[in-house]
Amino acid sequence: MSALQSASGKGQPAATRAYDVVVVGAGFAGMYMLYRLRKQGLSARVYEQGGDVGGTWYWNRYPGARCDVESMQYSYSFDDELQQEWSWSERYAPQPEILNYANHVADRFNLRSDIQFDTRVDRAEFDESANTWSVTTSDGNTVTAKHVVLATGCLSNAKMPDIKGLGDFKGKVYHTGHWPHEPVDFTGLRVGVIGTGSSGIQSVPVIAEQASHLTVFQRTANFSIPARNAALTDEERDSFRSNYREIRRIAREEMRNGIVQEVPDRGALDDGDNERRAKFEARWARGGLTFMGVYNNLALDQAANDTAAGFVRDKIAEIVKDPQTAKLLQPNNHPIGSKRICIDTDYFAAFNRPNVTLVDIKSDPIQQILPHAVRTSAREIEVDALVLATGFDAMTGSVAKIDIRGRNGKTLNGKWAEGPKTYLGLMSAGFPNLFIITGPGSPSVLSNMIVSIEQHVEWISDCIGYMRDRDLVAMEASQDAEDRWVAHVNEVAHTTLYPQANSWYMGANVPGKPQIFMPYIGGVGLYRQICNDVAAKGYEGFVMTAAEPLQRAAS
Ligand code: N01
Repeated sequence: MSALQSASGKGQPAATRAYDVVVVGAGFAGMYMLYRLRKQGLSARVYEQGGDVGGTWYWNRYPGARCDVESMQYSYSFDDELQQEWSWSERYAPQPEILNYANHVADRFNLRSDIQFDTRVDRAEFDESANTWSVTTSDGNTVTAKHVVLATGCLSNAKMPDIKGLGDFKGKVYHTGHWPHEPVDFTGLRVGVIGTGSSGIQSVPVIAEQASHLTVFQRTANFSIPARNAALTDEERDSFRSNYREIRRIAREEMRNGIVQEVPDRGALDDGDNERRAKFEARWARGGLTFMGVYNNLALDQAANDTAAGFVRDKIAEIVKDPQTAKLLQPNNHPIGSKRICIDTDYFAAFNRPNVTLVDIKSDPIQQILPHAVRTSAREIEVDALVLATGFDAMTGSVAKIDIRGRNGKTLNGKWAEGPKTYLGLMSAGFPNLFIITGPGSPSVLSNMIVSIEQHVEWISDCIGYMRDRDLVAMEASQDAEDRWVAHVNEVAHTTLYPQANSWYMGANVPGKPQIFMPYIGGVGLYRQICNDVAAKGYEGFVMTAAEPLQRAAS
């Protein structure tokens, strides 16, 4: 009996169900994976710990949450009717609209029938004799699958800060990455926001409008560029829609980060001061992530980077009226762009409001949370509610929560204890038939995530199809290919300024986490080419196992 028949058989105890593929997560990656697998006639079960689809956009509902990639580009390209019919309202859609889009996709392709919500995958164990995975979920059931795909997301494991007394706080505590579904109203409240990464920077101006007083606790100042968000016009939407085929091709093949923009042909020091300033001004006025694309060496050359960093520091000083506050808000300990650059709407201007105070917790650290206040070494600040914008255990955090056991019972957590090791970010040696979407070792978080998700999903589904067509029962990364890829990822990262920052890209935001640069910085175009070449050469660097004759006859 094939896995497909077995999975659809009625009346079987759930514990014996067998699928071709188990997918973990129903965010943008898991949804598209399911769509593709179904098209191939494969049986698939998706487990999602949230109550509905959307992944990161299901959880990150904090005030001001928006995408930092323009919505016309941060959207699926796999179905032309879908991209023609969906109408984004703004340049950077707000979270509810992105979540509506995820729901629309789930409805349009009838995805929910194969997704089990409110269910975590707790354990996945490879059975070497059967070449299948045994997957145990939080509802106590176990199923088997020929393949497991981890579509667990890179920024999905909210990190609670380890601050003394947090549990004693009497007011409400919110984490931006795990925001409640019911409306939160800060009107008339004294609110404290801890953390000034993208989530803090997006939420501060919105909370400031509601709160009677907002105190922002900043440990590290961050570079932020104005979003210049605005309603999209029909002409703008139509211009994308009528050119989508070419826009998507350029994003996939020609752009380093999967976002269509002009490709700079000059370095920052090739221009004189006035010309350079004029170019930075133009990008600042345009807003958005493409600020870093004005020159081709901002991520590579410290002196070039200093020119952009200096420009943004000057802008902060222009916007923020109190010189002392402005100085504190000017980042000075990392190159611009080496931490994920933030995109904001009126973040720095929020500090001109009489009801907003900045507390520099580098010089005046938080010592304890009291029932009604935050105590720093110098003072006690009364607050009624706390917002923790303290980020995520990124890229590996959600994978680490699953007890994954590969060959010889070895755990993935054990293998990754010194840092994640993968071949192409797609598989890890010793863990056959286990795929990772946008995992460490792939461009992932350095790119327009949807471009990278679509590439991985298509590569994985082609690979599973290749195995099926040839009666191959197992596939895994060879140790040698993995070692070479890990070395390459590391080597490329160290040609850039990125490793200089204590960023979540490096795992530096989680105490005790090994510090290695996790994503592949070679660019999505080059990376896609490498993955395609590997596939064209019969999945070079992967070891394939053919079915035993008996197994072949039974399948
Ligand atoms: O998290 P972060 P985030 N005490 O890790 C501080 C994506 N995203 O949720 O830098 C005090 O960047 C920490 O301080 P420090 C995007 O890729 C995208 O904001 O460690 N402070 C830092 O200021 C982004 O990069 C959008 O010194 C503590 C902050 O908390 C990624 O998600 C929107 C602390 C954490 O910043 C993560 O962003 C939102 C402690 N114990 C997020 N622990 C879009 O626009 C941490 N901090 C699409």
